[in-house]
Amino acid sequence: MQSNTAQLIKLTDYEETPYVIETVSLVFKLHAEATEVVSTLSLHPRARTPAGTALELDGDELKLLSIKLNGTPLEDDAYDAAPDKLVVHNPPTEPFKLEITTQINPAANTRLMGLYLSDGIYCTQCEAEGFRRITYYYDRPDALSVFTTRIEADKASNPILLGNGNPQETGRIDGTDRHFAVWHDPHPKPAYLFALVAGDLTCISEKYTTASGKPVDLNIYVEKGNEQRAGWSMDSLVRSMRWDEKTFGREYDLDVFNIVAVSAFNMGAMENKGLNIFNDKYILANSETATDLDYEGIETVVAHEYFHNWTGNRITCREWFQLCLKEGLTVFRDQEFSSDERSRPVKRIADVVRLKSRQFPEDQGPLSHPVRPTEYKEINNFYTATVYDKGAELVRMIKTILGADGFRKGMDLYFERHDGDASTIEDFIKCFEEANDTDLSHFSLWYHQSGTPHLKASSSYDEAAKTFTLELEQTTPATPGQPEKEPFFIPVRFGLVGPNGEDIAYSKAEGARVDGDLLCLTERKQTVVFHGIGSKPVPSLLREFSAPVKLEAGLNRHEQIFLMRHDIDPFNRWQAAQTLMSEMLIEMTNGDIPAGKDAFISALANMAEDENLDHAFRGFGLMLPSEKDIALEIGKDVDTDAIGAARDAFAKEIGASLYDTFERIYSAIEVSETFSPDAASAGKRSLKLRCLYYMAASGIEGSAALTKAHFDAADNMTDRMGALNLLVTWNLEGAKDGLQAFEKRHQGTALAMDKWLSIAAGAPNEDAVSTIRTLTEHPAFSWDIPNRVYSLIGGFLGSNTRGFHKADGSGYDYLAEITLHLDKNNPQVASRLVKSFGSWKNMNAERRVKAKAALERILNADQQLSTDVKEIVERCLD
Ligand code: 0A1
Ligand code: ZN
Repeated sequence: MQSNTAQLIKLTDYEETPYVIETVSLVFKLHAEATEVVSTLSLHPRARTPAGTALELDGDELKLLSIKLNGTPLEDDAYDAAPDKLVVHNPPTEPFKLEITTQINPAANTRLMGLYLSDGIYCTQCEAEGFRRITYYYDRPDALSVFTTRIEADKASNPILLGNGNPQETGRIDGTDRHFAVWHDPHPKPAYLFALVAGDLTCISEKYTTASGKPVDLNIYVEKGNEQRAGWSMDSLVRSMRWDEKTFGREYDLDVFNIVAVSAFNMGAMENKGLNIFNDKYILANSETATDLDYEGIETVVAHEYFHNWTGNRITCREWFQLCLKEGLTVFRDQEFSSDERSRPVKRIADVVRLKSRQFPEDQGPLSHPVRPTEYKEINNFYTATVYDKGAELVRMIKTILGADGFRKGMDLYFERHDGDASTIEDFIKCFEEANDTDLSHFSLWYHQSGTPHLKASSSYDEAAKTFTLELEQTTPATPGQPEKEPFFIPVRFGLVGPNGEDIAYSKAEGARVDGDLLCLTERKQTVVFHGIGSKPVPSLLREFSAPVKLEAGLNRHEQIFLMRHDIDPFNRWQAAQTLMSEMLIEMTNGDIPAGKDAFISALANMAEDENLDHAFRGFGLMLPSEKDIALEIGKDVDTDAIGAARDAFAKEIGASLYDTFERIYSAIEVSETFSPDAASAGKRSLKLRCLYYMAASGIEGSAALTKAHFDAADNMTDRMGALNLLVTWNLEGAKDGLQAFEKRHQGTALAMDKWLSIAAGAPNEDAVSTIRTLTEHPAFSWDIPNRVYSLIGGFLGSNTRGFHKADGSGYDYLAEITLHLDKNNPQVASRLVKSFGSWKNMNAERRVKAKAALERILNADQQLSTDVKEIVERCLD
């Protein structure tokens, strides 16, 4: 074993840079294996910098070719250069120029950070610390500078040369087959927003005029042949730009906005100034290759990256601890955009499902951390559901507390005051406080205290006094580094639902700050008394999921079913159904027969058939909590086989009892013949597939044939993939044929084959690991392309709960093996996958022993572990 002693970075150690880089001029001489980068920096020391302070710039695997100060080569003893650092001793006390020439190898860059080649296209990824793999620099978000980039490359193989900002000159390089392009970005920015692209690409274009009349050229670049699949992305971009003008008063600020889709990309996409680079999964779509979920994902990610232009780029982060400042806020903005473009309640449910399935597990395990962490070893490990999704919930709570107008006032002040800054969460909060003349100091605890609070409610009704009393108690379990917790400020949207299903108005409320339908909790335990309540209500708490907490509503089954049928808040109708399913599934896992099951199943049928609800909502209403959700809810000594068996049995029972209902709904829904990805059509497809899910589960004669017929008749990817998934999940006749037919139809289309890989990986199977191993040999799979790995391995870890947590430890052993394999080439991908160990402590003893041994095997392996993987494994074992 070799040791890797990564430094712990602490928020309290933050200091400004001693020198300021005013401008950066970069020249890239692109060659696959030996690209030369000439960087000319204009620098000056800060007023408080003592003379003689060394200039220390970041590097990562760099080779220095030359260094000049004010045009003269530096003497050997005037600097020290290592692959990860450049130190210039005794720089001038006056402004000076430093010219640094480095050589890098894009073809050998398997980490996909810095400058690399994706399918013959040169592209960059610099967030968080990739720029230091290009040249020596202050690679930190508070070092803002004005960038000019000249790109030189072979013209035939790289006809397109793109950089940040606005295009300047282009031309041929005399006497060669090469050409160049110069780009200038007038907006000072940190290095993580730098980007360049060079390759043989084609684009679709559109002209956009901003609200104030400024013309902007929009281009989406893709590999040749894919241009017909970029239309939805362009449509999403234009709608995002309009929405940001209308909703936040934010306009675009350059002459061009370019997007490039590449196939090798670690994450979803990147908001580089004026030149967003995307994982092609979030750009390319047509009905043949993309599902409704893909279309929705594209709309969201295109909007997200575009919105970063203001929340992230114009106002960036002071250091990486402030990541949620740009990410939580931008996720909130993209969620609001989708809510406005689609159905708000359905979008809210989808976002909460995501939060509960990704962030709640993170917050309840060894990887729990605050939305604004205070220390890290590897920043790449902090692009988490907590920073992004819980971060968005915190912004949403600010809006809930202040109201829409107060929220907008705070945002306006934030944009006005901090444009051009590298800011902090404290700056952000202060804008809402000042714009609304309010104090958010207690609320701010949400940024610093990790863990998911539990909110326990109980209530009583006094008929004589006409009062309804609500007792609310909050507790937050200990999380790593935070054994004791303070009570949070929790905004609880609520209603008191009367016997006729309408909310009862109260005359007075005592015991907490209550304003209309919003109750704000500030203490560990609070008793709220509502007066003037004429009949016993059922409390509907946490409407719209007004705070990211785990609610124990204190309602009996009868009351939950009542809310499921009558609550005026659609979110809580859905939540009531989920709570009931979850409770019943846990009882079934324990071998019990749940009380009230039949009444629940009949309420489920009514919800599914309710024509007043939109199709997508009805589809969500029918959704069973996943095996992972149930495991999390059980929380300790989990036996994943028992959960899987209970869930299968419940689906089968619901399917058998409501077969006729599902068949009726299924046959009645007509989807227009020409495919459209709009929300209404997608909702119809999703409800049909959800009905088919239960019918397929029922085992009733004819259901397998119906599922196969759905697959055979499918004229779009949503239906084809949905039906295939059911054939495989329920192991129905036709599954094998379906898999073959899908493969034959889509071989050669990587993004479509990713779906095939993920279906196969998620299928319950006695020997899941062998199946996955075999699939890694399939031509559609590659260890080098993150999308392939996320589909196959991620599909196994994320959806095949029984396979991954198999009691013999084979799933854990396999994850250890592939973590070590992937870590050699791409630590970020390895680290993302190894996070699946985050739930190991919740498992039963038999599984825990195996998981721990696998984690220890990673740590003790005879290879140098990346900081990324090592940090996650150590935190898991802690
Ligand atoms: N800022 C991007 C996320 C992102 C982060 C790191 C990356 O490379 C390792 C790439 C993208 C976003 O929020 O969309
Ligand atoms: Zn983002």
